[in-house]
Amino acid sequence: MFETVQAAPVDPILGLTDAYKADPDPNKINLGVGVYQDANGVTPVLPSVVEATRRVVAAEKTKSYLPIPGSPQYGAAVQRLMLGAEHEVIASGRGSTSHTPGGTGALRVVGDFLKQNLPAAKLWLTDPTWANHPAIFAAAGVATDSVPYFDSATNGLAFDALLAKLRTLPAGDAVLLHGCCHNPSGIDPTVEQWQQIAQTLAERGVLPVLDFAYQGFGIGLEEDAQGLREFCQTGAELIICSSFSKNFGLYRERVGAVTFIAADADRRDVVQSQVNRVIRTLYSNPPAHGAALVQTILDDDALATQWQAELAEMRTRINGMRTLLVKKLAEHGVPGDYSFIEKQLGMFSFSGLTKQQVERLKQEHSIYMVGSGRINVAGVSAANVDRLCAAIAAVCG
Ligand code: PLP
Ligand code: TYF
Repeated sequence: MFETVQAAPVDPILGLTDAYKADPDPNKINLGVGVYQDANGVTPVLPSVVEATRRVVAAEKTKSYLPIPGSPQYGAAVQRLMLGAEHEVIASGRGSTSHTPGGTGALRVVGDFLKQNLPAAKLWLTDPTWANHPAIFAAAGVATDSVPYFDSATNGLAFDALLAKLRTLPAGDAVLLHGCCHNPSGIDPTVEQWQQIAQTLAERGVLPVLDFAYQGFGIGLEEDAQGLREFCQTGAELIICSSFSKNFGLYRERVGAVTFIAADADRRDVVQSQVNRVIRTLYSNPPAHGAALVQTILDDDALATQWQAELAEMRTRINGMRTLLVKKLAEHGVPGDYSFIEKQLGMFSFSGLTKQQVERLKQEHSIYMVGSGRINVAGVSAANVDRLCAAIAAVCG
């Protein structure tokens, strides 16, 4: 049977990790996959997560199934973190949150939901976007297309072109935007620009879908949610996909959520009945452990405060590496103005390096980054920055 099966192409991001691991060079540098690393190149288990694990294991009484949308307490904690405890969406009960296996699981639930319930809707993605976005929605059978987003001439947001395109979208379509820390560009709209985007989509009857995978990695937990909250005006409908892989360091536990915000609480129940149907055929109900950790942390004031400090430490380290990188690129004589690296938000930087330069960095210097020139800034450290910048100078010369 299997002799007719063709090998799948190597995943452009995950394939890099395999190539990096196989490289015998002791000075190799991994700037590929979007996983946080500390100054020693370690992806740590956060101390708040260690404490939450202890509590969850001690309190656990059963391994019986969770409800299809997961624990309601987890859903409530997720909504408070995204929206703020006093938000109208929470008071009116028109938002409904399901615990999903990671942000990827949330996106796939959205894909199947759109295909089954809004089959005419096309989903518009930013150009560029996370490489897995088009693949996830193609797997669900959802048609996708793209809107302008990144302007390589200014290393900034192509805001006018984006807004002009959004103004042409037909009612009933959907747009997938990154709530903060856009992957791969690191460029987010300002609050004023978010307001205009939200208003434009509302006027046109286009459904906003927000992918929110990096809350707290940009400026702060509250600041990073500001754009998303612009879409949550009274009565407005939207979908939010959350991931807690990065901000809780829970990558392999697969903790995410999908939140459908409907016009009112009655609509919410109808929509959730369809979300439940989607989940039932995808994975039936979610894996409990990781969400229990997030819920335990968010529901305990002291643990939540500790976690916020640990998150701030990750964010501060990345921002420090942005500053160091800009300084060292200049010191090593790399031509051009790289100050834009300091303005980008989140884990990634779109370096502007060409495909050829990225390839030479890999072949000649054992430095690994995505072909688009995307750098995981968390992979930079005081120990490797000089070697990195000398190599970039060599391939840019
Ligand atoms: N969305 C974006 C933009 C991402 O960068 C990622 C992970 O890198 C995800 C979603 C999904 O994250 P996970 O499924 O690991 O929670
Ligand atoms: O680096 C990125 O953009 C992501 C990271 O199961 C990632 O692709 C890696 C594995 C995974 C989900 C996300």
